[in-house]
Order: sequence, then C-alpha cells, then structure tokens
Amino acid sequence: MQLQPNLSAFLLLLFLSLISCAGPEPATEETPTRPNIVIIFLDDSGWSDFEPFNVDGLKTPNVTALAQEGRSFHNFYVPQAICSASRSALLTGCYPGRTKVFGAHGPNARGLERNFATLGEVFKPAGYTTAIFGKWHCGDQPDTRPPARGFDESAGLMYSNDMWKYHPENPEYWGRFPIKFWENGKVTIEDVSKDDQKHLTQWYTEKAVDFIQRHRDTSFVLYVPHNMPHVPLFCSPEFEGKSGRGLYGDVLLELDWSVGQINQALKDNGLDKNTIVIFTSDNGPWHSYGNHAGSTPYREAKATSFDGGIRSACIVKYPPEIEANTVSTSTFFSIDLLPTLCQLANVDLPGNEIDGMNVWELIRGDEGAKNPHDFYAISTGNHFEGIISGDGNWKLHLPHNYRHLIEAGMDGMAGKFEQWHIDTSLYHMSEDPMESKNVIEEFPDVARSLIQMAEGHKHRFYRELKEIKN
Ligand SMILES: [Ca+2]
Repeated sequence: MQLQPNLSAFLLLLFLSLISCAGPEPATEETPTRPNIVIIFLDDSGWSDFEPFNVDGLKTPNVTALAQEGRSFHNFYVPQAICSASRSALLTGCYPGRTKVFGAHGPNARGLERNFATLGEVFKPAGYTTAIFGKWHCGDQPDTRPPARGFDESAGLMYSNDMWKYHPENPEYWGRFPIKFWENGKVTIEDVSKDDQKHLTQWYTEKAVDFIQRHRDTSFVLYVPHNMPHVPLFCSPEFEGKSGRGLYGDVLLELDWSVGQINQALKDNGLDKNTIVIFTSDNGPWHSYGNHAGSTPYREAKATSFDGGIRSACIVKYPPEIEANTVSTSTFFSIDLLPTLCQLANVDLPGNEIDGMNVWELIRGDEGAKNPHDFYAISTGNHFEGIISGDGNWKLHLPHNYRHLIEAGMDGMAGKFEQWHIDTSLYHMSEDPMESKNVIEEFPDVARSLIQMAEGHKHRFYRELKEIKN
C-alpha cells in the first residue's frame, strides 16, 4: 500500500527528528568525525596546585579557563605514583604489574617492552600524526625511544631532569650521565645545562603550538609530558618572581601559560571543537622537597599508594560532548584513557591484552553511567599494595611499608623519610577520602570481597616477581 504523501513526509520528519535526538549531529565536511587528542601530563604536580582544585591558591587563569570549557575530575587516579610506571600505564592502558615497568628508570634503561603497544603505535596506523614534546621516561634505547614507539615527531628528555650532575643527594652517580636533549631521534644538546632547563617548558610549548599549526588539516595525537614541576625547578626568566609564591609558584605560572598557549592554538586553527584535551599529572607531589614541591589535601604523597600519591587533578575538555564548567566525582584511572580514546576516535584497540576499559559514558557524565571495573590495582615499585573498588567507594591496603616524611627539605634539597607500615586496612573513600579510619572490622564482607579480588590480581601479575627495593 502506498503511503499518503502527507503521511510519508510526516514519517520522514519523524525519522529525521529521531536521528537528531539519538546522538551527536552527523558529521559534515567541516567537522571531521575523528577528534584530535592533546594530553598535557605534568610531572609531580600536586592535586591542589592549580586554581580549579584550590580556589584559595595561586591564580592560574589558563588552567581555570580549560576547566570552565571542560570538566574537572576530582577522583582521577594513576595506578602507581612514580614516573616510568605511571607514564607506561597511561600510554599502554596496562597496569605496571602487566608491563613490569616499575618505579623510575635511569639513563640507558630498556624501559617499556615493545609487545605493549603505545598510544602512538595505536593511533598512527589509523592515520593520526603523533607527537611527543617533553619527558618520555619509557625507555632509553634505540628501539624503546619515542621514534621507535609510534611517535612521528618527538623532542625532549628520556628521563627525569634531576638525573644529572647537580643531583642534591647523589651527584657523583648521576653525574656520569649527561642529560641529553633529543629531537626526532637525534641528540641536539649533549649535556643539558641549568640555562637549558629554564627553557624546557617554553620549548615544549612552542613545539606543541607549531605542531598544531602544521597539522591542522590532519588528525593528530599531541602528547606534552612536561618535565616541570619536577625538581630541580626551573622557569623562563619572564616568569621568575612573578607568582609571589616562590620558584614553585613561578614554575606553575609558566605551566599555566603553556596550557593557555596550547588551548589558544587549537582555537586559532579552528580545532577547538574537534579536539579532546586532557590535563593531569603523573603522580602527586614530591613533598620531600618542601617549598619546591606541590600540594595535596590527601594522605601522604608521591611514591606511596595513598591518595596523596595516586590521585591527580584532571581536566577533560571536549566541547561536542562534555558539558562546560562541570565537576565530576566519578572514579576512573589513567589506564582507561587509551581504550576510551580508541572508542571515541573509532580506532582499533591494541592487539595485546590491556587492563583499561572504555569509560567515555562516565567521563561524559551520562545519567546512570557506571564504572565497568570491579576494582583497580595500585602499586609502588614492584610491590602490589592494594585495590580501589571500581565505583571508588572503597580502598583496601594490603600490608606494606611506605615512606613517611619526617622533615621536609628546602630550596631544592631533599628531606628525610622514615619507613612506616600499614596492615591490611579498609577505607570508605566516599566518607573518608583522607584514609584516616580503618573500617575493616565494621565492613567484613566488603573487606573479604576486596581481599579476594586483590589475591586474584596478585596471583596473576606478581607471583613470579621477587621483591626489589623501590
Ligand atoms: Ca613524576
């Protein structure tokens, strides 16, 4: 039977309106479907360093603008609060227990093995142009440096900026390895000087802006893992003394400037609406360094599995799908970013097994969205130390030692730690985010369930490991 013309038109309109209600608008030639990806990854920045996470702190207008254009995540975590482990987890979507990348690697380290695909290796075959400007710290061998790990363009240091002859505690050892500055697989500075360090933030930013301009017509992944604000602290002369809060504040101001430059470059090139920008830190503050360290309201700090170490401030901006100027307390981990970005960009997941999962609905804030993980594993060095439930409500510490600061250093000098110990402990994170009250006696069923999950993870990833000193 033929439909009446009026009825056909009505049904067509109804159909079109249903399509337009069902999701984002269909792509046009002006709006490519695949988003660009920018990840700004700070080194040792504390949870409350920037204004969106500390309204009474230093004014950081550019990070605040990014938060106003996107969503701030208050319960974002890394699986290990140390550089190499955290970076490898971000780039592969795998736990340190799986990749066996633990702690912080030194010069000439093998680093991340090639059987774990990196963000670059995942997106490059899908037609993305990929770049890293900053600190790699996932390997310092010809086949483990960025050009061999999926990055078309690269510049920066292969490891931490304190692994050099001016190291405050062990200059003789670290002095044996001049820090090299690399660009696209070639050393362009053989022995990075203090004056060079003053320009690192500026150089990475200029390269990032230039990359955005040159690749405005192609899809790209831009990874900017700044060396700062890791000690030793340096900033450009333009920022010295500008914060009124000492050198650490000056360094944050320059990082804030960098965020503004990158965000503005996206806008200037018409890429603002089609780029997902992620801003966070590889771990919490290195509070051993006192006035040269960032701040966190949470318990302990870097290189511990307490929230002061593993919880990082995080902002995600993606105008087409993320409501501007919003805050989320949903829990997710850095290992989820790779699979989530794959989903968002319709790019195939790595061929190797990974631990992260797509959490885009959670990031977008869909009503009723739930975290797909039963639990997340947390570790320090090669020691598996506990788990957090996927909903973020509960945290179980397995018995472990941890370093506790007893005297902070000053002006670039390290402080003093003691080894402390925690027994099996359960914290109700939604009620007690400071991990102050062990409630294992009050919630034996929760504890039993989490211990069982933890034992499964330990058996899977740690049973063949001998403990090494962190
Ligand atoms: Ca770090």
